[in-house]
Amino acid sequence: ATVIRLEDYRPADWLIDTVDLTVSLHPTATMVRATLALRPNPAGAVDAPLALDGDELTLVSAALDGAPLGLDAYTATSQGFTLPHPPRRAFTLTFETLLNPTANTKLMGLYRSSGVYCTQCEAEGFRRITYFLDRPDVMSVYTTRIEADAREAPVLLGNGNPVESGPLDGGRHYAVWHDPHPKPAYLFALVGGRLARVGRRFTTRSGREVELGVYVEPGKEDRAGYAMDALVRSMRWDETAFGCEYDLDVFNIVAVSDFNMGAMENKGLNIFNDKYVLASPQTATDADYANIEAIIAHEYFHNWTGNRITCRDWFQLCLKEGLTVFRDHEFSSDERSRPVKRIADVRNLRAHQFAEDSGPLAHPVRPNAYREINNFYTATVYEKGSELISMLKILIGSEAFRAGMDLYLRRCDGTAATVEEFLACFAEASGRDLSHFALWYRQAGTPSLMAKGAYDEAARTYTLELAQATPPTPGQETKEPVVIPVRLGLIAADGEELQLRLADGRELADGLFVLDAPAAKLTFVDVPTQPTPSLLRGFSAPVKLRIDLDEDDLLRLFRHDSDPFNRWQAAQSVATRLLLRAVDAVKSQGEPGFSPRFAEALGALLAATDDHAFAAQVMALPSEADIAREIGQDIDPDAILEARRALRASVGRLIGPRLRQVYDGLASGEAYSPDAASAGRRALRNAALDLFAAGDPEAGAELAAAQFEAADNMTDRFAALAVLAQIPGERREQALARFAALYETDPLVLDKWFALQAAIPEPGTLERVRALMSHPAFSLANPNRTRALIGSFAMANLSQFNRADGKGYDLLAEVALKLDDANPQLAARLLGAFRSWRSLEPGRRAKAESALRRVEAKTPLSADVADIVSRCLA
Ligand code: BAL
Ligand code: ZN
Repeated sequence: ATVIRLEDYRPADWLIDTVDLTVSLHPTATMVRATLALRPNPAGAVDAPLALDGDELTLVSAALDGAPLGLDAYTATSQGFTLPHPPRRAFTLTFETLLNPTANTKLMGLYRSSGVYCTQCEAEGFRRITYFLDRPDVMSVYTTRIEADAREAPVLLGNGNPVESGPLDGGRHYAVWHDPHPKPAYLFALVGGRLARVGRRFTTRSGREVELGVYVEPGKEDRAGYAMDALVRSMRWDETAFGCEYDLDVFNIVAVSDFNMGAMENKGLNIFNDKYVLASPQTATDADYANIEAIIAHEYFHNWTGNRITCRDWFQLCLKEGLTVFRDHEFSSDERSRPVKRIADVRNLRAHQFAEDSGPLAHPVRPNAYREINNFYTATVYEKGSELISMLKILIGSEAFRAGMDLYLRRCDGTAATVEEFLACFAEASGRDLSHFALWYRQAGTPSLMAKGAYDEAARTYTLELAQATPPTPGQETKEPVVIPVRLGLIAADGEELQLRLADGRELADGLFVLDAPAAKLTFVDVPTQPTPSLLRGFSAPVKLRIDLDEDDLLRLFRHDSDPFNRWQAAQSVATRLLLRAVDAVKSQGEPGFSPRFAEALGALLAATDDHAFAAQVMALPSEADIAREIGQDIDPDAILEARRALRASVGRLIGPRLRQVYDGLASGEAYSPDAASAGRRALRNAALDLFAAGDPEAGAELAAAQFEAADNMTDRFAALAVLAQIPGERREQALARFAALYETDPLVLDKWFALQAAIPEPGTLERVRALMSHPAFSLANPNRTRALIGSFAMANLSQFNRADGKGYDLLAEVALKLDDANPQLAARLLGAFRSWRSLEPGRRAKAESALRRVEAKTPLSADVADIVSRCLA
């Protein structure tokens, strides 16, 4: 595939003002009639031919201004339609194309999911429905008439507002939808099927009455309530937090079971992976509820940041995604606990984005070239993109940030915008020059922030030296210093927060220092005692902090820091030190030994805290992947696994009685509620059980087995199963079998069961995964099943995916090759698991490379997979 470059952007030569569609649904022969009202773009080239995009299309007829086009007037293939000599005026083109939704296994364009017709058009799926200028800066007003068999598809939904509907001959019926808001083709959607509706009314703050609908598989209505509740809260929150009000008479969400992404923000008609809609206490965990809330909010928030203001081109993807992730993080922080949300988000950022940023798939938040845009829906664009917005808010302050957002929402409304236009609004609102800050969008790689402190007792000064460096990434050998907001504090031995007075008389407002040079030196005066620095509070920038604090310092921060994020970070840092030493010991055939102070500190926290969700985060020790990233090179996953097991066992033994006490003390007789406080209690209780079992597997398994049976909700039942899954033996197998029997008719619950087994860090897991691939409930045709089993094995099982014999890599390569033709997007996404292969020890590296080369050798190979594999191997 050719490389598309940002620098080559030029406006479309043609505009399409309106699109009138008639889609006559049929399982294997859907007829689409599309009339496009075209006119020359004043900003485009004169005398340009008209070249429309297509993908796997079958053209039945083409007409210009209603008159059939002669065969010599155009060229058409399945991949495009060209009029070499289009009229130099406004005209219409009408196409009839014939689609086979049942055969569409790529799940892009129009397809069927469990018999429901649905669409996915982002990024380039509309061209699989009709010929079009399928680019986000071509915005049109759509009117969609949908026809279908009334029994097969009693529900017919489109973008915008419903206009009319009625019966047709032959048992068919129709519905017409009109969306008054011009939009790019990627936001087009339609749905037809037998679906149940859960409805609610919402009145916007200016009094618009909106009919809300959540559509699910009939019989699952009782699982749609939480999604609806989250939608209503999102709509209200966006009015208050950003002044964004809804702008249509209806807002519909449809849950489908075969979906490549999490969900899609089509105008007025969000289509969701059912995993992010359906929830009941018996089938969904607290984490599922939190995800549903976040994703419902995310898609809804796109209505302004993404739909009303869309992207000029796909290089600007972060403009809508980073910003909307930021907005959904803010929403969840307001609805739940801000510090706990921050910790969870940073965990996620490090696990996915930092990993991506340090390997062959690293790219800037705004890439400047791509071969396959589907491969840029990444943690970097989304999560780091969100971090850039967080930093912007820190740098210019909340008020100027809100003023900048207001200006952006006003000025760019109805346009396809760029990152430059976005930043200009904040520069204007704050009076600040943001040109240096903008480098974050162009430069890939995670900067390291090196810090070194020295106390001068006689002078009562504390000197803090800061320096930054960003490692090379593909295509970017040399890096410039970026703007790093460093929130900081100094903490005395007794835990007191010290005043921040600089020698040059400057004040650090809100403890914020902005490092915008390669290095800086801060001298604090009137410092009465040796302080411990607390840096990067709230994780004020997406960087790797390198500071040599000893165990005393870290434990002091853990106990006393006024910043909850840094309290959590301090505990993680102590654990990381212990783990790194333990890995060395394991590698040199020694026994890992641990200072008991970390366990004691955890025990003390447990004795004192009433913030259960926070304590649960502290109890979750760094993951194997976290440790691998710290080590960075020549990674031996088996040594990491052993070291981590040893630390967990040691902590579990040392504070076992306290863990048991917490476990018993947090038992609840109350009915399940997914609210944050109740979820926090369950999280801590289950974290206590998990560590307790690590210290005493026999007693832990007994507790877990009892909890498994007694649980009245999925959170507790699954947490118990997860504990049992770590302890080999008959009891584990029995519990797994019992779980499968209990939920055999519930695919979303079985996904948890697949994922859990695929993540068991034991050599037998490879065979277990292979066996599960033949389980009747498993299917490579369903993305959720595939991600649950294969994705979990490749992404959440460091030691087994990276087996020394290379068989883990072989399995992934085999699955990717099988999926390459049917669903290349899914295949490419799974192969992202190879993103860190170069940091492994040489034996594994060689095995990983040969698996990648096997995939590379397939012909033909999809553009999606070819792109990922070639970048991994470059
Ligand atoms: N736009 C793709 C799905 C999402 O990020 O909302
Ligand atoms: Zn999004």
